[in-house]
Amino acid sequence: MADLSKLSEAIIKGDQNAAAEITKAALEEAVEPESILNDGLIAGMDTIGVRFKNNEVYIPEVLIAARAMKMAMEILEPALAKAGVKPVGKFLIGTVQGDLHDIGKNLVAMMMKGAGFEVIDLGVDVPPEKFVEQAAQVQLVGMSTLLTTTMPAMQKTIEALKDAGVSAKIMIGGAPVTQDYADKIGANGYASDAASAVDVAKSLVA
Ligand code: B1M
Repeated sequence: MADLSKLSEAIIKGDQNAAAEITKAALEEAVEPESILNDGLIAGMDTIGVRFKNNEVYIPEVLIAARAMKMAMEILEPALAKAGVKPVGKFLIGTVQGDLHDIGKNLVAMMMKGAGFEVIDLGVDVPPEKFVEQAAQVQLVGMSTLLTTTMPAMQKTIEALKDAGVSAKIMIGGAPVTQDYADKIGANGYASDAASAVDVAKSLVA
């Protein structure tokens, strides 16, 4: 019988082969895909998120855990779709116009996937109109920036989203960004790191 705690452990260790094998075995044993997702994969990523917030693990560990999660998800996704399992929510993310940094943005996207969100990643240097084009189909829009010079692009994007009547909640993050700045430009949420981004996102779509 597949032991889903072993699947969580494989994610925490970033052991992609073990994660893939246990996922396959669990599906062959007819374990519910939703249970594989929640009790195995997401449980493992949750633990990584808590350890990351507590500075017990660092970016490389999070990246290898996310890679193991991705590998297992490729096997699990068709079964989830067949079972009609809905994502926690749809999340659109991009690095704002003028900014090419994407390491933090990618980390946030990975943690959000790890928490069960469907993620649409627009990449870097994303103009406001591109966010607006996709925002109608999501519950949450996320923006990242690393440059002080591109912080105003967040405000511009929020204005464009509001002008277009987008109802999705908006959250922002990135090294120069603060809660005060988020409040000032009318974002609904701010997070200082990728694990906290998941907590904020869950509270915004709850
Ligand atoms: Co650039 N760079 N860079 N850079 N770069 C910084 C940001 C800088 C602080 C370096 C410095 O001068 N000390 C500085 C900015 C200064 C400022 O604005 N005040 C800087 C500069 C100036 C530049 C250039 C202008 C340099 C030049 O060409 N003269 C240029 C800009 C290009 C452009 O974007 N138009 C540039 C270019 C580059 C590289 C291409 C070489 C490379 C980027 C590679 C890539 O991303 N693919 C690069 C890098 C690597 C850095 C540093 C070294 C590292 C950034 C990083 O990835 N951090 C950085 C200096 C530093 O931080 N030590 C620097 C790790 C990452 C995990 O953290 O992105 O903060 P971070 O993400 C965190 C949180 O912020 C949060 O969660 C993440 C994980 O916990 N978070 C969110 C992020 N997004 C979030 C969104 C959320 C919630 C949380 O909700 C939606």
